[in-house]
Amino acid sequence: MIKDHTAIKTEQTREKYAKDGFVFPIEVLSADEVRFVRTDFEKAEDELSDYPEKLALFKSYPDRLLPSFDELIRKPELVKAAEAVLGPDLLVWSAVLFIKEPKSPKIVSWHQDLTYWGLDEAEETTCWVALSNANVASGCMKFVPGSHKERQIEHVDTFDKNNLLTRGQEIAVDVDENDSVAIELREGQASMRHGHLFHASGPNTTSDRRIGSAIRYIKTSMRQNSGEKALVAHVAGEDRYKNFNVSKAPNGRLHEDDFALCKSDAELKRKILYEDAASSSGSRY
Ligand SMILES: O=C(O)CCC(=O)C(=O)O
Repeated sequence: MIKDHTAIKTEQTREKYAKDGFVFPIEVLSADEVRFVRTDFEKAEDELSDYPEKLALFKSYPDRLLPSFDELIRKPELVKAAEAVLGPDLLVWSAVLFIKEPKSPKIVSWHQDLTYWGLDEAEETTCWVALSNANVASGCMKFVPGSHKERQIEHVDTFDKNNLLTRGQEIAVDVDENDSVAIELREGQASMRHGHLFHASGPNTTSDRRIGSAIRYIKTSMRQNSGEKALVAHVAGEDRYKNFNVSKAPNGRLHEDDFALCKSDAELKRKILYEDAASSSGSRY
């Protein structure tokens, strides 16, 4: 009998993900493709350098503002991986960029993703795509295998200026670094992790930027607890629930109408992310 290698791979992904809460590396972009996506993105950053509000929106919504990123979130290698753990009907809730400039002290504290997103279930997975090499020296992520089984645990806000997270949130119990695994990725590779997995990352000590896009895939059945319809992209299967505001492909490169759409979604998300927080002065959505 001929073995169905795709089915075997899907089953292996599912098993490993259920046990550890993550899988890596997933090969997503060739060397040429990653160069194209990074160049396109850095050109857009240059074009927006005199428009700080637009630049901030762009870093939170690259997939709604650049056709090359809209293509990235739909890459079959990513969608197939997400389908293996979430099933066939998928939306993308965010593709936010995490950038650490060369020799940057910026870090990400130990946290779980789903803590402040106001979503009703945990039917989410993040595919983090490396657009530059992510290794220990450049501040790659660290994961604690199996920690997703703890489900949602309490976090405290630090609002530390060197923390890239919205509220500088961190898990309210000590995490033993010795229990963690460094998730080193070559540019063009991705990791995929459960929304309850403990993860963090250190500073960038190298002379290149460390750039990653955290693509949040959710099942179409999810909803915001507030009942509001956050902006999403529909990337696979059917959306029978209509719980979100499904955006069409970007109107073009850095198009004004798309900025307006992102601005209104950023206001909605800011309200959700900072609900009950002592401050809303974090630099990211
Ligand atoms: O890019 C990083 O170092 C951390 C990313 C992260 O925490 C996230 O995707 O939620």
